[in-house]
Amino acid sequence: MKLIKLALVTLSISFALLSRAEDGSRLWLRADADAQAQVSANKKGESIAIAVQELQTQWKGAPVQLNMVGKTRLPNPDAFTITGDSRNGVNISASSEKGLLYGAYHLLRMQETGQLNGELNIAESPSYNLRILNHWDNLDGSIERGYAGQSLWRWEQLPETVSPRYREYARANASIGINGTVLNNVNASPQILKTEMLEKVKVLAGIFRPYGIKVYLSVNFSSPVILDGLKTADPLDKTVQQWWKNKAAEIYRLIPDFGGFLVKANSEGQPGPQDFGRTHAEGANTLADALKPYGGIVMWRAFVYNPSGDDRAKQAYLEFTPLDGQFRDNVIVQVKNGPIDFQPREPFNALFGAMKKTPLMPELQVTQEYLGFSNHLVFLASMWKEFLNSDTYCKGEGSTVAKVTDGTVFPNKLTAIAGVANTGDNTNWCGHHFAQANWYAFGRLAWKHQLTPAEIADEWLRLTFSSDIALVNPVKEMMLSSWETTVSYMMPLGLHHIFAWSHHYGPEPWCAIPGARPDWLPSYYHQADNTGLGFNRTTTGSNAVSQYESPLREILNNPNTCPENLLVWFHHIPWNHTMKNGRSFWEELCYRYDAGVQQVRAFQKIWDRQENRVDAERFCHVQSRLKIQSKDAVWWKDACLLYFQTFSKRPVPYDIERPVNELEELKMIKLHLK
Ligand code: GCV
Repeated sequence: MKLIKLALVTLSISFALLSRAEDGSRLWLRADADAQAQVSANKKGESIAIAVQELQTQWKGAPVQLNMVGKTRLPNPDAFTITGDSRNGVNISASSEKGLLYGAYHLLRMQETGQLNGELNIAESPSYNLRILNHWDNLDGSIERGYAGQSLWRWEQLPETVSPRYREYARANASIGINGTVLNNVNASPQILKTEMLEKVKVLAGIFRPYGIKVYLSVNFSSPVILDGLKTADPLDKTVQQWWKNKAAEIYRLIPDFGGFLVKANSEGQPGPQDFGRTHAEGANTLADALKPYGGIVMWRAFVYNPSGDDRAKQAYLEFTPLDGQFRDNVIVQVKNGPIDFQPREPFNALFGAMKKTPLMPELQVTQEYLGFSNHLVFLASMWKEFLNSDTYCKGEGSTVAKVTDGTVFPNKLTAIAGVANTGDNTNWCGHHFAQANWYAFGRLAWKHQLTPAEIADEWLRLTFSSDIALVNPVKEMMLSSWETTVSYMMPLGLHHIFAWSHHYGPEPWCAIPGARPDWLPSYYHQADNTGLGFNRTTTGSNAVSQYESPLREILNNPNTCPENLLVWFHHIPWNHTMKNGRSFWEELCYRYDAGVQQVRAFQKIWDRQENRVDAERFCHVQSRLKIQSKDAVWWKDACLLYFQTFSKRPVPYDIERPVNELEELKMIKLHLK
């Protein structure tokens, strides 16, 4: 009898464990839902109901009162205050339902991260009014640059069948303040605007709405021609303008709070206003006029470059600065953080600060197209903070990118930030468990760009793994150094775009495809020759430095003052150039690559020590990804050093790890990735 009982107990324990599989699906929302908190609200509403339910089931403190207050007290609808005492009674106030929901998630986060110690006196208002994920999801379910499976959106099943993941997605976003989602790829299929697709979009919008999330769509500029056979898509043509107006009316009949359009035009083969001799502003304004009556906006991307044009790093600036002041007030220009394309490290795009009469929104890439896909552990908050803290000097010292985009330097009503999503239908959402931290970090920084990477990593680890400081401290250090580490083993000292052709995983600095666009080849960027390495963007070269304000342009123009981590971005540096630490440039390059390899190995040790603090499932998953990262780091180091050595003709310093690969063998590697 005893034995049977024991067997039953064991069985039920294992069922309990099974039902709690640590597969990462719960993201950072892992609080037990077994509380029975007293929660009341002075108003009813769908979002308030969610806030009440979240608190009732997870809040372990004193009764909570949700108060809807007037706009005069809290003008930003997303802002909230939390006052009172976690042991005697808590008040969350906001001027909108969304604000109350954000307040509820904030309070729960404080509880789960151990930040409650009695009195509460919190006032939060977001840095950016629009905090938007961009999904590069295609209508066939594939995701451009997606490394976590297929699209979350099951278009073929919608509108009838609704996946439970839609709500989970909305909840995760709301919990970190994300309030917008662009559902489809910027390389947009015109089909997204067909009525039957809009009916499907309507269902998603309905699920996301109570979570405070608006839906936006990427649109193809040729839609009027492709969908309805118009003779032209010329934005100044009256029939084209009417077509967009009719389409907007149709969308808003279905989705009254539709957010607006995101547009990639005249870029990488996409159609646009220039096809008809019109400017980006004329194109954007036609769409903006159609959306204006309903409160919609246009996010017009500045990611443009042309093979026959000037230095690629200069082109967006050259095309867009002459248009400053010509955009309607419901247009915001969306600019990637750097002037090339989400490279491991870039200087900020000189458009930030240069467009003084046009609101700009930063576009960050959460998905790791150029950072090891979902195989490498890279915590991107560090990179985004470096970018946001970069000083543009556009209105004197301290005009950081953050301040020129959040409404501080230029009083824009429209403030926004976008992140290219890393989600897919993988059980753990992002492929790598630690890639979830980047989704989390994007939301947290969009809400409050003053947060430090350390604060964000700390929160995320406590929410996702454990609050045990024996885990939090070392793993946080690993996260905080992971971006710099990756830069070291991939592209140190300002190297950029030396990736393998097309899929961007792994090194191919030698890549030469006959007939290929020169600006899609690594040699365009690294310019290695017997004298040295790097792209001369100084006054004696492409003069990209002149797009930056003084004194930054002078700082960048001089190899002795240019930050060493951007040295070969701006300069062609002789192999024997003396670095600040006294080493030659060639030696420093070797040491940086080697340091990257050693650091990933150190990450493996840090992680392995966590074996008893992390559930087996996630532990093993991360452990095996770190093995890949470690091997890839060696691959990067050997490929780049052996290849650049054919130009430098100098020895790899004898105290660093010797190459374990042959250059000719590395050149034979051809990965068949998308
Ligand atoms: C969506 C890079 C990527 C493309 C992407 C493009 C863009 O070129 O490799 O996949 O296309 O950027 O941002 O539009």
